[in-house]
Amino acid sequence: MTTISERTSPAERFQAIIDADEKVEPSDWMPEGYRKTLIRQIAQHAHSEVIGMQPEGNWITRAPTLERKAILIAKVQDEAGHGLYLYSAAETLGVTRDELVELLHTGRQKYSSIFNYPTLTWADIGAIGWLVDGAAITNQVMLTRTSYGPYARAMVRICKEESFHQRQGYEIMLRLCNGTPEQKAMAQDAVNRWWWPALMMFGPHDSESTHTSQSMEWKIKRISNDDLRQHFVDMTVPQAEYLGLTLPDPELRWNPERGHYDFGEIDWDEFWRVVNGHGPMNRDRLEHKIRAWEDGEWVRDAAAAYAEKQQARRAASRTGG
Ligand code: FAQ
Repeated sequence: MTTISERTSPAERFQAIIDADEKVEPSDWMPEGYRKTLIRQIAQHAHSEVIGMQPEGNWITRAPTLERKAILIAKVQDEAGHGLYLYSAAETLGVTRDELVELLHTGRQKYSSIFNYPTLTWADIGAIGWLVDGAAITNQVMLTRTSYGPYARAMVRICKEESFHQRQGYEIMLRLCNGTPEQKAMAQDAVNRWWWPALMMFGPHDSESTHTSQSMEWKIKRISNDDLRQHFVDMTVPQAEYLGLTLPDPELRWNPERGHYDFGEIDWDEFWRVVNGHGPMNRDRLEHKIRAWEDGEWVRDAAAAYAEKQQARRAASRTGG
């Protein structure tokens, strides 16, 4: 019996790793398309985490209590950390973080459509945690089993944190729903605005998805966009019922034959408008991101100069100089 490492052709070795459900590592040969797909997806994911700090960051100064403020700061910081793990995972594929940031800033790489909607009330912070982090975990648990090792390992830690985020969002909603009629109405209004954008996070229908079939063959994606979306709907409807909130979809109903909830059609014109840069907040989000990058230049320069100095000191102490 031959083992994977004894096979001669790099392409065969790659396929054998995929077939055996093992992980492809940075030093392994991989098809150029596999590498490019991963860079695209991981970078889009990293950019989403970083841009995703803005809608919630908007409420840090206005959180209703000190405790809520501390929790929100920690959550937003977690998203920055996720961005960092993901940029590091992408760098193992031979691209630099600076290159990826440049691609984002010049609009040549995307980030998730969901972060182009405004956060109008405190209830939006609950709705984001519950629905947006809920949708993110649904997608990302699958990615802990993705075929590329560094991406899969980054996702394990990210998922643990996202699941805490989801619970804190649900808890905000629960408090609002058990509060005054005005608070409950605020929670309902937030769900009315975030439900459809959350469903859009899973991407176009499988039949319209450019990358799904190849990505599933390579086991980058393990479950299709539509199947993940269905899973999210099935999981979330009972949670909404427990909160006493209505989901804004008149076609939403349990289908006993399918064993799933049926739901209405997403407004795909809106989805593509937002993906292509014309959502309510696209311009603000990118401008803010670029400004923060430019304002932070001196910090990056100082950190790089410090690292260089430390390295020189270590080298000097090794040579006794
Ligand atoms: N928004 O062929 P597919 C988070 C693009 S993290 C914008 O189906 P694919 C945490 C897609 O890129 C949220 N663009 O693509 C958090 C492609 O365009 P391209 C981000 C979208 O890659 C919570 C085209 O449409 N999560 O929320 C979207 O196979 C709270 C055709 O689509 C990830 O990135 C969209 N929604 O499947 C942070 C997870 N959907 O590149 C802060 C990793 C599709 O050819 C606060 N990514 N497009 O020009 C994935 O799993 C996949 O990339 C999908 C899309 C499922 C998003």
